[in-house]
Amino acid sequence: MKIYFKSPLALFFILMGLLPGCGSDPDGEDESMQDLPNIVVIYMDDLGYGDMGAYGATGIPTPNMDRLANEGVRFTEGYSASATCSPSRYAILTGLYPWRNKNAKILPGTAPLLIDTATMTLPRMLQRAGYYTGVVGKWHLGLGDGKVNWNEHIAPGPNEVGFDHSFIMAATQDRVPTVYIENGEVVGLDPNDPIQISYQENFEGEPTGLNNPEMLKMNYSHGHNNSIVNGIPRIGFMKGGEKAKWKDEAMADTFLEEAQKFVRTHKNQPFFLYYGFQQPHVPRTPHPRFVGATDMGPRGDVIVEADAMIGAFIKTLEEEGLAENTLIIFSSDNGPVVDDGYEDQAVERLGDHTPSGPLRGGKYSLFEAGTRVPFVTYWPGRIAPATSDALISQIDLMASLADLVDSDVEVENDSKALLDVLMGQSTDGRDQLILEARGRTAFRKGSWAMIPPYPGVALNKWTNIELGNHPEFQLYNLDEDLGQQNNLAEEKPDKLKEMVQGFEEIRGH
Ligand code: NG6
Ligand code: CA
Repeated sequence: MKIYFKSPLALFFILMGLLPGCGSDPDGEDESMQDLPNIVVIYMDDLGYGDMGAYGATGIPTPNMDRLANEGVRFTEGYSASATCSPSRYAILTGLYPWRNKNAKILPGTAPLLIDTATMTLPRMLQRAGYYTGVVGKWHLGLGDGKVNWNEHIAPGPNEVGFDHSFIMAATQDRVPTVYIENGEVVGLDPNDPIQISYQENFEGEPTGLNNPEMLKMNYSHGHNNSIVNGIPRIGFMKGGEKAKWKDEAMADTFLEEAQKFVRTHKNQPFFLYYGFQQPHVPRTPHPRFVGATDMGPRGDVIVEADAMIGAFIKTLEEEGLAENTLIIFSSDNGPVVDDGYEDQAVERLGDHTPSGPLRGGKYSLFEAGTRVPFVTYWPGRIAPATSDALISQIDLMASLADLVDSDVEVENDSKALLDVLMGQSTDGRDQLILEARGRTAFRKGSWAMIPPYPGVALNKWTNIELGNHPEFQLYNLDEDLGQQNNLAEEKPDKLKEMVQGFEEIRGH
């Protein structure tokens, strides 16, 4: 591991922290130590703007997420960079708009690493400031060169783009390989039962969801009819690796234990942890102790499960005496979807719960619910409780956190330095933002949203989500029309022109 110290003083204090009995600071007066707080990003998968109590949900108890929101800054205009996962994750870790990279789209489990290993990333910037950096949970940014042998060391991956430690699932819970990978090695792999993966064709004699419905404990509704793992049909084909396969119902506990272990092991040094949850992405597989936690079936229950994991994680920070020196950033990679390909009662039992809150659209959509997500910063003693309507994107974490740690790295990308906004000391956020959804882009500026014309269906019938496609320009004033019902493009030609110009200046059309 390489550590770069920004000053001899920082090195001195870090070494003090490593010595028994030294470095403890009961009075909290030691400004130099406080210069380098721990940083944790809790990143949900498909959690919608309306899916947690602090953002208006009443049917899903989320006391721990709500505590972060209510005791920290709760952003009402916080955005992911994309309405799908891999592009958002690419953006949060690189500070780059995902549409700048043509490969930044939903990746199969065999995709090569999406981030160029020469790129200055958020974790690498923090490494250089003296942080020990780790990722636990969902990765979905590709691994290796596209021709990975899963039975050998898998690289490049997180450890080559700035993470000192990694314990990940390669892609998504519904995609093979369904194994954990720790620092480039499949966990629990039996060399006599090697793993083979294909996204093209099945391995001879292996059951699939399509051919062997009798083996399924959860049916697919669309897609998801390839290899069966733990009675759940997945995307992609996998053979071998029996002992290494994860238990879906234990995944939340496994990631929590790894996150806790990371904190306990590295508590004497400033650490950065990117904790990628798998909930409430499909397949939704709550541990039995959370089954029935809501009236909504697995989709509600896994949100409660995730909430409990967040509570346990915060408790660990508190028990280790780290809470007051740890900045937590909580958000989601994209908006919500109810039926994303499995028959899991999510539609039937939704009741009056609205995963997207007051917003239109959802995951995959250029409407607001695709990318406007829960976004919270929490730092006891340093961040005062507030609600902020500043426009802010996850892309901005890189430049903002560079300021927080006084990095000497020049952040030259799409990231805006908005540390005061993250800290709740200013609401002077971004001026504008490009939104992305499945290769299409739209524009947010001031209180306005502009969606250029796109071909394609307006409503995806499988997910029942309005995608934002329309043959004409769309223009909405979100101050008056948060639900995007009233297209003002014809009524306000000057505003439309201004928005299109602003969009093209950045997007380069
Ligand atoms: C889609 C999958 C969906 C989900 C998504 C990625 C089908 C029919 N749908 O292709 O279930 O896996 O990809 O989600 O296969 S994301 O949050 O990781 O972007
Ligand atoms: Ca996602």
